[in-house]
Amino acid sequence: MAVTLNRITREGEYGPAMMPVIQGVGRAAIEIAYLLRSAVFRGALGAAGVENVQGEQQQKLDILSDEIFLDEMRSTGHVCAVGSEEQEELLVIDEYASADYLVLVDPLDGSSNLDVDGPVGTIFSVVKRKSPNDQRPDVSDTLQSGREVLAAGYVLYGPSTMLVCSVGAGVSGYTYNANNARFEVSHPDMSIPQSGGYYSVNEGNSSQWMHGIADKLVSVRHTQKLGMRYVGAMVADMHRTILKGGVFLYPADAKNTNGKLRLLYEAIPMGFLMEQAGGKAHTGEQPVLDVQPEALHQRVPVYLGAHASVDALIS
Ligand code: P6P
Repeated sequence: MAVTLNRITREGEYGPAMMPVIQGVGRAAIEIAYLLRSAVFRGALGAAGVENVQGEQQQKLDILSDEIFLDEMRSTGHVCAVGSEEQEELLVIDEYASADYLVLVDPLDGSSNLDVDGPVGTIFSVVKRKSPNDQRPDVSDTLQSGREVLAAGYVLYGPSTMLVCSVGAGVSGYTYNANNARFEVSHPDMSIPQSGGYYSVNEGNSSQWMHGIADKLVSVRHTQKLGMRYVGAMVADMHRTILKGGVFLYPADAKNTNGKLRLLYEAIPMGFLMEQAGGKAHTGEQPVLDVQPEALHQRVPVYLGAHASVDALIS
């Protein structure tokens, strides 16, 4: 009998409570995967002609994926609000404004890969509200460090559709089985190799990096015998790093002085997963999960990977 997402209900303290939310993520993933595969025939590729709060050109699929994700979070009945990369403000789900949980999401990470048929993903984390249930949730409910995260994960839309997640009791990967119309466990107990693998970074920015990162990287890739891979979608680069070892990094640079990646819906969920997979997640100044968020779309530098690789870059 195949093991499905229901396995999560037996994982750790928060598995049972997180199950409905993660099942909602699974439903959204199936809908988004279908949308991606049929987009070219529906005129859904390309830019939407508007900029998001990040100052980035929104792709039509960014907007459609965001709508799908919000609808599925609403249908769980357990989510009171969603903070999305694609929405400037926190989206309160009015019908469930008294529910316990908030979800932070990058609904379609790496969407610049879409026009070249490259891998993209969805990244999410779940926190429990701090405000009383009889109050309307607000953005302060989202400003919690990664140590408060109850669940986090990503969906990778590649040759297969994978959902990788953790409720604080290790990391497991589930692959969508179209024959049974469900996710089935394919990568139980994912753990990052502590040697070998790849370094993964946009070296096009290396002339603008600070803190001697370029020189450290030359040394690390030589002494630790790391190959180089960079997909340009955090989900794909992180997935390979957890499976094969090494380090993914997006340092601060002269253009992005606080780094490019967003703390609440990219760095924290990925940092949570990396620590749960036995790796290290750091900003160069502190562990990612110790950062106290101050704004919904705040950015941070990230160094995520095997301890030896991260330590060599941040020391
Ligand atoms: P660059 C995608 O836009 C993203 O947010 C991450 O998925 C990815 O790791 C990074 O930005 C890529 O940025 O500057 O290398 O294109």
